[in-house]
Amino acid sequence: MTPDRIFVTLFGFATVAFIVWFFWMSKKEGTRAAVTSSGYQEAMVLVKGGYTPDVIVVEHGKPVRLNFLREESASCSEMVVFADFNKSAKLPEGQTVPIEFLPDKAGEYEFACQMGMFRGKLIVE
Ligand SMILES: [Cu+2]
Repeated sequence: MTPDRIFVTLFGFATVAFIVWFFWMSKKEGTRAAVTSSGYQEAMVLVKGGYTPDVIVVEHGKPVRLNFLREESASCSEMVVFADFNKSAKLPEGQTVPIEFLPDKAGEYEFACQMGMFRGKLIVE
C-alpha cells in the first residue's frame, strides 16, 4: 500500500465511525425536558408519523409534564400509553394533551401508541 492509499483507507474508517456515532450515540442523548415556572419538567412532543422527539431525558423525583400535540388523523396514534406509569391518554387531532407523572426511579421507560407501533423512550436520570 502506498501512503495515499493508507490515508484513504483510514479516512474511510473514520467516516464510517463518525456515521455510526452520529446515528446511534448522539441520538441516544435525546431531548432534555426543561423545568418551567410551573415546577414541572416539561417537553413538547409532536405526534406525526412517530414521536418527535422520541427520546426525552428527565430527572427523577421531579414531576414531569409532557405535552403531546398530534398533527395527523391516522388512528394509529390516537392514544399514547406510558405502561410503566399507568398513564394513557387520547390525543385528539390538533390539541395539546398534557401527561403528568412523577418519575421516582431512574431508568429507561418506553411509551408507545396503543398498538405499540410508534415508540418513544423516557430516560429518567
Ligand atoms: Cu399505533
